[in-house]
Amino acid sequence: MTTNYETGANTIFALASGALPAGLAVIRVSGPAAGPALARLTGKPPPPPRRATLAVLGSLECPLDRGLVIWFPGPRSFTGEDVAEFHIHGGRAVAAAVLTALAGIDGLRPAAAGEFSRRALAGGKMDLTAAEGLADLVAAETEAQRVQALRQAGGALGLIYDRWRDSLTWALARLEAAIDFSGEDLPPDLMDTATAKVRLVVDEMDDHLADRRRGERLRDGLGAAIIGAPNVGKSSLFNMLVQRDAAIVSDAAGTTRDVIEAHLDLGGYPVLLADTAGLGRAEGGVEAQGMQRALARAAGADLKIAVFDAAAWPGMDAATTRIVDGDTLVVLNKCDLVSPPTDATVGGMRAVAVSAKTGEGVDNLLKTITEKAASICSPAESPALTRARHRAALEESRAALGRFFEAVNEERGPEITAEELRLAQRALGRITGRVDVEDLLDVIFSDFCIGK
Ligand SMILES: Nc1nc2c(ncn2[C@@H]2O[C@H](COP(=O)(O)OP(=O)(O)OP(=O)(O)O)[C@@H](O)[C@H]2O)c(=O)[nH]1
Ligand SMILES: [Mg+2]
Repeated sequence: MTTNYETGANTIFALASGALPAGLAVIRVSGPAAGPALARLTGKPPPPPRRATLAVLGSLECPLDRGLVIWFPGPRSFTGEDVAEFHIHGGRAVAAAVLTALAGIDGLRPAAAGEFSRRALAGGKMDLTAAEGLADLVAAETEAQRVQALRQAGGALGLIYDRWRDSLTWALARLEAAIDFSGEDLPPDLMDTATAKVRLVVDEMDDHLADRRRGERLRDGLGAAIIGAPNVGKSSLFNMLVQRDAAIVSDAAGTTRDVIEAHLDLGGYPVLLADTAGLGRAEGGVEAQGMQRALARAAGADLKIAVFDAAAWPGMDAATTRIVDGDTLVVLNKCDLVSPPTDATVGGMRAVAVSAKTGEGVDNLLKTITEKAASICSPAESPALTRARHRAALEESRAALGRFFEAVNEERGPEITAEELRLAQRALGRITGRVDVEDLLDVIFSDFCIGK
């Protein structure tokens, strides 16, 4: 727990609600002096636990505000410590006055970034994945992100890792018995039951890891890139999809040079849509740079939207056709001028006919992009890992379990096999913050935009 060594203050306070001014502001206090602080500011003993009570803050001669106070004696609080909440009017001066009054109380100091969540972790109120889920929930911009974050904040992801870790502990206990009591009358199937248990964990872990980065993609947002030859109407389509004139449109080929981006919420899925420069025969200079950027964006995209001029069908632009693959939506634009056959395909992919000029077919295209986004990152039945940190630790754990089975097969003895299990177990513990995380916590919690 962080203490302010200059003042010895170990009770923290901060504005827990959003930007001011607002209708309401919530100030949260956590630590041993939360009760005394509540009493000081209201001039009364703390009200009954967990009951919103109207109070005048400050003194009768010099009131700061009138609002609701809630008293959460530990351990039944967000952090597990004594917590007081002040629900006050959300004016800047009101919040500043209450925060200044709190700063003047002995034992209190402003909280550092993420410190409330960090204390909740230390107090055993949540594991690290749940704390991350809470930060994601606050940052969630779309419905599917909210669903995923809420599940993780509720501890669903941490529960999986804890269960695997418990299974490994169970297997480890058997191996340790084999080490401690070798030569004695141990059950003959001791090793077999241990390895069978580990095998179950490995199977589940492999399924969990083979998720095509579903959870990470949903958390970060899906990257979609519009690509195609110059003048096919990429920027017109981009503007139509984002519903504003974000990109310049002109009849001169090579209008777009740079990558232009916009965030979209498509049916609850977060999409970062990019308009790019036309893929043509650039001689060099700015146009060639634009093309390189377009190709790089297409290569890194989760979803490519390849746009062709319907008038050219079936003789499609070769540079764009080369990029078409299973993650590409093929679009035939300018269908107000010509009507391509309804079963037209390019590069083996069925084409969607649209007109970025009249809007015809755009709803259908949006529906297709949404379906594709859902297939890439919709929250699955079982919770998915959401951060590179989770993946790295899981892969480390999985590698140790691979070595465990090698050691078992080669009969290298219980000491070596047990050591691999311990490594696997440790890596799992790091994800949930059960072990080895002190050095990581500053980095993780400094990102948190809640519970400052
Ligand atoms: N008739 C018709 N014209 C279109 C349609 N979409 C775009 N255009 C016209 O085609 C021309 C090129 O449009 P842009 O959206 O700038 O094309 P682009 O692919 O972004 O072009 P570059 O940025 O130069 O690669 C403009 O004159 C548009 O008005 C369409 O669906 N129908
Ligand atoms: Mg353009």
